[in-house]
Amino acid sequence: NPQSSSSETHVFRSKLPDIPISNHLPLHTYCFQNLSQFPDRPCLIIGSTGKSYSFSETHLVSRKVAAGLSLLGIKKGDVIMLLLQNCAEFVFAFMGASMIGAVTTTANPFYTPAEVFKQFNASKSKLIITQSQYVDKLRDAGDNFPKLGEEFSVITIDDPPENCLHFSVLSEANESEIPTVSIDPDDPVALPFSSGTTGLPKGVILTHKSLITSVAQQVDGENPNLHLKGEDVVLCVLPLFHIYSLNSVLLCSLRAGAGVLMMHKFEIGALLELIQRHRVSVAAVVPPLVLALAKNPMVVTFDLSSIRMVLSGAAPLGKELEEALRTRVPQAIFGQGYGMTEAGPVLSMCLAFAKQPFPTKSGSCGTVVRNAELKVIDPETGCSLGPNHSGEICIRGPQIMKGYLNDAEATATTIDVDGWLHTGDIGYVDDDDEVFIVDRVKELIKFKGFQVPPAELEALLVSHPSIADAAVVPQKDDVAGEVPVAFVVRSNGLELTEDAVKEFIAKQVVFYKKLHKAYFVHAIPKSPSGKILRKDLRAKLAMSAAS
Ligand code: 4UU
Repeated sequence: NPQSSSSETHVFRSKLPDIPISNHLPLHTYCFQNLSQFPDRPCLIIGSTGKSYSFSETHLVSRKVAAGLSLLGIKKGDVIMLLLQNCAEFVFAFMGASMIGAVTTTANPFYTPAEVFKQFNASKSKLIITQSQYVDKLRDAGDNFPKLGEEFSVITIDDPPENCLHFSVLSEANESEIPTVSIDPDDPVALPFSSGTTGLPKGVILTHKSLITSVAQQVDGENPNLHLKGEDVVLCVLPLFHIYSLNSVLLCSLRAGAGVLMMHKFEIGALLELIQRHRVSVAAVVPPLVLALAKNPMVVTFDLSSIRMVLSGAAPLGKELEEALRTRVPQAIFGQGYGMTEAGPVLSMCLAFAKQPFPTKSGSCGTVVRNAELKVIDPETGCSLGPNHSGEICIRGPQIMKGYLNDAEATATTIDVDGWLHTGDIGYVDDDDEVFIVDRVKELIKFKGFQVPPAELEALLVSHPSIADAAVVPQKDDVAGEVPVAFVVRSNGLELTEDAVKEFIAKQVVFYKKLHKAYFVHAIPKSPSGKILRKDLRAKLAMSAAS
């Protein structure tokens, strides 16, 4: 258990004063609280069709979906699963579920049947909303999977295949039939999955209070840290099933009254065309997208002058890349946000995005959000460190998760008795209160910002009859940031090839969890307590890359 160092804790705070936060409200009430000021403004703009929904339409359809979910038997505390690319129905379903006190778990539609099944089971979802093209995954998930249409409902946003319902059963319900539910600020509303600092993916319980607090820390107050304006068009190309886009793009825009331009997938030509056509003003991106915008020759043929703000997050961003993008969109303010699903998710945000901005430095991940405390501790001793000293970053505040679903042990190792959430990230805070991340001590691998939990791949590897032991660690990669590579101990002879190992994993996981290399070794280095010495393996990789 991470120990807290009691007496002289050095706490870092925002430069912005704390503000009152309406986190006693249910999330949907808070997000739509300012609706009457801008009912007719475009709220959701669908990139592929140009169709748009105003704020009042978005609110109304969400309420209909709330009534529809309730008619299908979904009750307060029940979990629904969204297996969707970015689309308006995602928003209606998420907000609609909130309105009846239900909880949304979001999964990647590219997941394999087994990956979907694990999350479906762990979250005890009662219903899945998806696209017809993904329904076969639910049928292929094996005999354990409940029977579609009988034991649980599947709803598709397009033509429903056999035993599925169409989304109109929700969106055409009568909004006056929403049941009255009383929602407590500590009730869960979102259940994203994350592997955290160690182990397999776990449900992260985010409550109404956590998400409202996080959104308010970004966009509320006289001087909001992330200043979104009513006339802004915010790019939503990052997947809404990940907390970054769900919170900092969707929920923040709803609250602030900014329009959200939705793209169901990333394609550079379409992206540039949509930025130009809809005059996108705020772009939330990840480093690989920065790379595309900085390096793709098509970029110069489009008018990107509408972009006033570029927010990058979810993975480290190199300074060269940042500079390269600055020359492409010189008028834009560029900065980073630092988030972690368990942290609600935002820990720090660039203060150059504030209404009254502060000067910031390149490479920084911003300053800790307001109404929160951040500390940096020595990973060995747990003692808190002052400015300019690197250590594990910890965060405390009402925005952090309530805990992991059905996993008190993982919760206790992540949030200590004093309420500090330990991130597993190594960084420091400089004299100007800016956070810099320098390393990661947790197992997690990030491929283009996507989570790759090594424990998941290791469990699959050792299930292979010819593999006695295995360890998976990150290897640096110019395009993806990191890629997973495996060290494998063969159990018999030398027959098993590297390709066979890669193939064995590839067919069981979503694309970004595929192994890029497998090295055969005689033993996996372990500590006396049996923990894989990942540092040693990472060092081994770094050495072989250098030679
Ligand atoms: C270096 O990645 C996220 C959430 C990101 C986010 C959310 C809202 C960014 C900006 C924003 O406004 O969550 P997870 O849980 O998928 O991954 C968390 C981990 C962190 O612990 C850290 O290791 O992803 C890494 N990470 C970053 N690393 C996240 N942001 C950064 C960053 N620089 N800016």
